[in-house]
Amino acid sequence: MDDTTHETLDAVIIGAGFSGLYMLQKLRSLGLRVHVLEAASDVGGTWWWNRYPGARCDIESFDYSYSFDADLEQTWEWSERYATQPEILAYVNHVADRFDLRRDISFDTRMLEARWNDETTTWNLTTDTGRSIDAHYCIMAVGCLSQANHPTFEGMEEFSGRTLHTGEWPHEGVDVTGLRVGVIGTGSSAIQSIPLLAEQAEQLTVFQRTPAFTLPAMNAPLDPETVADFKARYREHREATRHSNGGVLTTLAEESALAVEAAERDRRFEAAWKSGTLFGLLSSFSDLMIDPQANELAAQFVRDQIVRIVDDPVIAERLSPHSFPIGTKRLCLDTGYYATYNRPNVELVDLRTEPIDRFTATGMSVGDREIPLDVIVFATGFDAMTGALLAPRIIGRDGITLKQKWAEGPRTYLGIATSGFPNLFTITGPGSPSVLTNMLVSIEQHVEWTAACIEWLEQQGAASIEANVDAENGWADHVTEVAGFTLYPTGNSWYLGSNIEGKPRVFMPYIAGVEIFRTVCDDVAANGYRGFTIST
Ligand code: N01
Repeated sequence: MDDTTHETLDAVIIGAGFSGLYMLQKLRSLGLRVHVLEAASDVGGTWWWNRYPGARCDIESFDYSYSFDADLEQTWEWSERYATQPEILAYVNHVADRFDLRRDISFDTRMLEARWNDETTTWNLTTDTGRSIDAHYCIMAVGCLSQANHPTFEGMEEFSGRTLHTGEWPHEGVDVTGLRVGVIGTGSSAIQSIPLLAEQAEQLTVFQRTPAFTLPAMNAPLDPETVADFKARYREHREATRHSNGGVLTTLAEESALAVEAAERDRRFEAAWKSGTLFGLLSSFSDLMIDPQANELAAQFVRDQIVRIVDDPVIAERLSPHSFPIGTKRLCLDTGYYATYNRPNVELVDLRTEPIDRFTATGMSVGDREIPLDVIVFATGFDAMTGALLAPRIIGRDGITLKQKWAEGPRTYLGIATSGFPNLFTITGPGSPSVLTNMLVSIEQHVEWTAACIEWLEQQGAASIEANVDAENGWADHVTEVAGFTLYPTGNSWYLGSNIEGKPRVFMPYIAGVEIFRTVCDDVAANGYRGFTIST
């Protein structure tokens, strides 16, 4: 598309990550005129932006990939159990080439505003490149963890060194050899990058506000026999994951952690620890995410491992989480994280006892001392699930913005639609399982449901589809209610918006899992899109 023209399309998709690319492929196959707007310079979404050292997936490669094309999964060769960011980006590029997707994508183009026109039943979108596009459908495929969280500290502008955010890592890479590096944060991004930064930097100082629970990834190269064996049963495996709870094959044990002997409990925890999977530990008993006492047993098991790995008992205790049930803040998978604190060039600062006072020209002032730094890495995460949806101005029916509508927290029907915003679809939006599952399985489910819905609307000659307020309220209450049966809402997590100052506290993901959610969505569709109003 030409930057100066006004264009009319059937559908516009925002984002060229995993969800946007598949959405493009699906809508194209329906014969629609569809175009993608992408702020980055190429495909990949989160994997285009997050290039910090050590960035890799913590869902296994075979599962963290598209399932919609049987040939694609046979053709592509993963080299490691857990793929690195460059390998995942190479895969996304391969998919874009294979399906010739780039010809319908505008890169370096950020959508600034989308305004609903009730008369024409179209969305008018404007971009930072001066484009104006009218489209019947607008699909937000902007990702759940794509709006970086940039906390501010006094004196930041005085710091003469370099500041970086893990989620906006420079593409040319950063050489920290011989430099004094500070990392703020100890979530997944920090836990992956700290071991590698420590190997390169002269001195690494980690500024920890809340210690995280992390398990060893047990990553390893994939051998040809494993790959051949997996590929032989790939279809069957995909079908099973589509109907699983978390989008990966993990079985939740039937017994309570409180109902077995200590030796048996330890044996299971140990096996889960050695399995190197994200979901294994918390699935090893039925009640770890429900019963605080059971949960504490798993938490203590991990704390015991920290004491075992970290030489200095003071540092081990500093690294040991006590302030939230294990799993209520997202678990991490790491390679050598705890052992990194045995290195002589690594220091862990506990911000609870030595808070950051301010940045200075040459480093950071914490507690009553100054720490000299050349580079400060913000591993401070994201304004999750709603940040990227609320970044552009989305103006629905009656001039109400999405920001206004969600002032008290996001409200959606099935995570995909919100009343007052007809023909707007939010892939893996708040109220869908998304971040509690293998994202790829959830993305495919939401994309396929949306494509089928749009196909049906086109067949009906419908002008618009809009979630009903009642259905939306019922869904929002249901999402909150089921989360309330678990310990999840008790952790101060980004699932709840707790990491962003002033953000309403709403438990955003739907906890019941992929299979239940799929059944609900399919049932809604089978009943003439129950809970939606279709206008002709
Ligand atoms: O972000 P986070 P992330 N002062 O929010 C701290 C996915 N992901 O980028 O806990 C001091 O987890 C904050 O402290 P606290 C994955 O879903 C996946 O690491 O709020 N500290 C926390 O320690 C993950 O969960 C992969 O007290 C401040 C850290 O910064 C999600 O992305 C890899 C602070 C932020 O941790 C986000 O992970 C990477 C402040 N003002 C990410 N503000 C894989 O697939 C924040 N913090 C492997």
